[in-house]
Amino acid sequence: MTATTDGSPGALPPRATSASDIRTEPTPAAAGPAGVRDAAAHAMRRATEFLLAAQDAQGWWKGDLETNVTMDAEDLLLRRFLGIEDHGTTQAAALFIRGEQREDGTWASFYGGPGELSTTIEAYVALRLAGDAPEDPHMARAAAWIRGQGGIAAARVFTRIWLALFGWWKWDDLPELPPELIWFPRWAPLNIYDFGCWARQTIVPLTVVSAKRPVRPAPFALDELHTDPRRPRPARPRAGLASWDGVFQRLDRALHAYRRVAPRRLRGAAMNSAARWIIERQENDGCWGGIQPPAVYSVIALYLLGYDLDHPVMREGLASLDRFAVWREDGARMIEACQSPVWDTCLATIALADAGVPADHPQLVRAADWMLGEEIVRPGDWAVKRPGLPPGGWAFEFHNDNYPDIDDTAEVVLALRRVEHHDPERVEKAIGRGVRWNLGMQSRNGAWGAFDVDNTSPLPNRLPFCDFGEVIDPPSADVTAHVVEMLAVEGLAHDPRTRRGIEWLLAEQEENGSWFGRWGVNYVYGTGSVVPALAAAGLPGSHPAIRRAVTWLETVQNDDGGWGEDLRSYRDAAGWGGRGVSTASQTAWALLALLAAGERDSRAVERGIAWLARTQLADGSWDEPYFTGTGFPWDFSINYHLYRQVFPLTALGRYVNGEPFAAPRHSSRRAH
Ligand code: R04
Repeated sequence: MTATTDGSPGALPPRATSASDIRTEPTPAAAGPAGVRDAAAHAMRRATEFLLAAQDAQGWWKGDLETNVTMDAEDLLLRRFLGIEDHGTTQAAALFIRGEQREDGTWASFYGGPGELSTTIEAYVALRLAGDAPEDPHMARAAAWIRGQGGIAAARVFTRIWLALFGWWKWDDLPELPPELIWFPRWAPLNIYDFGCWARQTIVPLTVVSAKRPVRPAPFALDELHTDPRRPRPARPRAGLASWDGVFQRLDRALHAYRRVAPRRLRGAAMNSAARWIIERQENDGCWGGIQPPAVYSVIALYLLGYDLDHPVMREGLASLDRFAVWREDGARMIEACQSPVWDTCLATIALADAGVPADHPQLVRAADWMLGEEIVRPGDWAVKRPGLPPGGWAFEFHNDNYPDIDDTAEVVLALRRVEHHDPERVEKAIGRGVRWNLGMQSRNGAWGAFDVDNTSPLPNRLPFCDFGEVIDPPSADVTAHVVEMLAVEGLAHDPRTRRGIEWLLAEQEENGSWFGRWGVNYVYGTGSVVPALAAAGLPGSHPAIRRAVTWLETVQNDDGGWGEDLRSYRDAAGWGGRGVSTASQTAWALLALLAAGERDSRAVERGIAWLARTQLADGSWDEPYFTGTGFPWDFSINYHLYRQVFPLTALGRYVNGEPFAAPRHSSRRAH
């Protein structure tokens, strides 16, 4: 998009032509409410053009989903393990990995974050596979830093599993997770349905891999990554007998002992059950769960169980892995952990509608058509807890029929409501099924998790094996807010199920007036999700909970008028909650809350809107190097490349055009 479609600019702030041209001091021409309103309208039009131009011909939007280089490193390790690496792919991945290294030799798990040991080890090993020499300055710097952090012995379990596959670590020095787990009945502690769906899909294949303990010949030694290569595994401190850690340490020792006596036939049968479970869950594009890690581990597990690379399951699995690759202009190849077309499409549809794009605009209709085609009409793993519930949700990805999620379903329904489709009956039926499915997925406490009902067992996170991040899916404020907002828009604000969600949200508010953000960073995301939901449900802006949220947002607003929140807030809420460099998406989230709270004419909103208008680039987009999406709080972070566009556009649209559902649109209550 260029600035030629902008119309007459009048007294508008000068346009930034590149990131370095962005002005950070207030723009005089935009000062005062009238100037800001003009600037907002102008920015909104340019952002609209940019977003409209970014739609795929099929009707969807998809921004890159950027995470960290463990994705790329593990992809290379997998190829090496299977003997299918090729020079071009390896070098393109290495180019990307090298480009992500920082001055101090480390790799982080998010932009601007601290060096992360496991990420740095995996990146280093991948570069060695690609031919980089330990003497190269960038490699020597990395290795020295790794040793200073305790070396391989201090890395997470998954990293050491990858190294064990090549004999760089001993299998016996890893926690056990037996394949017999697949047989644990639903009522047993630690059965696979006690894990969040992402952990379940990752762990089931890994039980097979760690039972098989395969070792490929190491192509080189890795002594430089041990603090003392002669003693690779220093003794670990023993946890107290009575503590949870002590209990799980003893459980792990018992499992190591069990491994030596486990009947071979029983083991074999358990692994076959795991294989069947995995194969039943392969998606029709060959992947697993739409996310990269389960696909990688499933391919290895099945290979170890005797599936040849030309078996259809394997061929399609390997082909699906290639689709996680994004090729950049410089020839670098980045692996996405996941692809976000459904999520990006519903958010883009909402943003464009907020910006005043007509509800029957062909591009919105195409988006609605595409979303309608993505509805999942068969049961998935969620049905283990809700066997009688009819299907009718949406997943986040192109292919993930087994795991529709509550968040996407709520937002897709909100998006479909904003489009005037030529087949309203079809839309109405799809919405009805989505609403019913979400209502059926409410947890016992009245709130909603992302993928499952009552997925709250504390035990999975205690397993020594599970040190890679969150492994359960308890209800969260952000998902619950999206559902409440959707139910309110559907005329169900007074339904007792919605009321329980609202009560839960009110009880969940932090002392300082904010809400925790499970799937976005962090309190700004939580608060930016909850306040619009409470407002949609009819709570007045004067409600004490909303007042406290407004006050909190005002106190954390940056001097430049924007909002930002560093990922360190997940570790240190007191120090970093609501604090960080201003970003487009986080500024937009704060504005969505303030606008919903009735603060449109406040100074805080004016300054936030001015920040958005001032930092917009010449092409109508925004720059956002900071990661504002959350996979697992602190442990796995996401930069959604479309967040910088859709959320600012929604905020600008609501500032210019008012709240989308300010006047009751639906006179009659629908029955669900
Ligand atoms: C933003 C809300 C929508 N929805 C959450 C979807 C997030 C999409 O991105 C990811 C999801 C993932 N899951 N599991 C992993 C993952 C990565 C994503 C995952 C990551 C590392 C390992 C295993 C799994 F980028 Br190891 C669900 C609510």
